Amino acid sequence: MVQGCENVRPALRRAPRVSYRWADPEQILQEAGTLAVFGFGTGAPHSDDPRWLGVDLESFDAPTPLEVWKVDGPVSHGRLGDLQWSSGDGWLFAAITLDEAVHGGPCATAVSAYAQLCDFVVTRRERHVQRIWNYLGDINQGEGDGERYKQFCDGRAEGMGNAFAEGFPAATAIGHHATAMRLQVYLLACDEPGERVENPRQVSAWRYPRQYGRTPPSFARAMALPAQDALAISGTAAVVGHASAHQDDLLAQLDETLVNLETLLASAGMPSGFDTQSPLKAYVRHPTDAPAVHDFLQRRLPGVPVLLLHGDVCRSELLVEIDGWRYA
Ligand code: 3EB
Repeated sequence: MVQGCENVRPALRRAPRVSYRWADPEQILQEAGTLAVFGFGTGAPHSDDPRWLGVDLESFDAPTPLEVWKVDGPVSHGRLGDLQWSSGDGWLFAAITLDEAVHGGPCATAVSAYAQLCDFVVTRRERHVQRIWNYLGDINQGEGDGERYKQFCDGRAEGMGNAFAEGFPAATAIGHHATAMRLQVYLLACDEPGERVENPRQVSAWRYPRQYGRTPPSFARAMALPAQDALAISGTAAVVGHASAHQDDLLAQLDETLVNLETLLASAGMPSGFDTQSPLKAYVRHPTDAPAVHDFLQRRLPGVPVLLLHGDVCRSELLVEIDGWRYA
């Protein structure tokens, strides 16, 4: 039966397609539907296009691919203060890169980054933030509540205010090794809300006990995008309950991480396993571990596109973290 007009809702937005490609960024930026293009490390090319972001993480893969986000239909873009953004087909990419030397440390810089991003997003039709990435330098430097990651968490919570009162987006927070102390935050938002997904094996991050800092990390374990055609998976590591598992054991941490990823898929009602369409990133703390991580993932996730990056997990005992996408 055809319903009355008052019940007709716009079609849910098809998820952006995320892929890794070895190509010239200018060529990709000229293609129809390019929402964002990411390069990795100091060797990445440069572009002034607001859809281009050079991420401060080095890749272990040579040659290093670009990450490309595609939507259906025309894309517009611009800059606003420190922000760069693009939008198309109901999707919004927004990014900010701030120098800590200007803003005064990880907390104040996070306050500014989140305040600017949240102030911008509320002015947009695409105001439902689905997924956020955070990259900051020396993430594990400092002790106890003074650790730079914990200062970042304090500032992030303050900067976002009550923008995510209804629930946090999925997220990643990773430490980089670039010489400039830059905080990079970028996000994907939509004009339709997604659905947050938690991992029953893990305490939700925003309920972590006090030992992990004054301000619990504000993120959901995953986000099912509006049309339920893709799952955006947050940074996932060997955390069971709220505790880090398998200290100093890389392969056991990887095993545990895969169990957490599978549990997230099940929790989202998705079939198990990853495939050639579902790109992942693995953040590896010690460059000497990169070959072992590569071999493990080749063996356990054959054919899955994985970008191997040098990045520090926000808990110093964790050696590896994986995030990415799973398409339905
Ligand atoms: C964890 O499970 C690992 O602070 O945004 C993973 C994903 C982690 C996102 C964040 C932190 C964040 O607690 C750490």
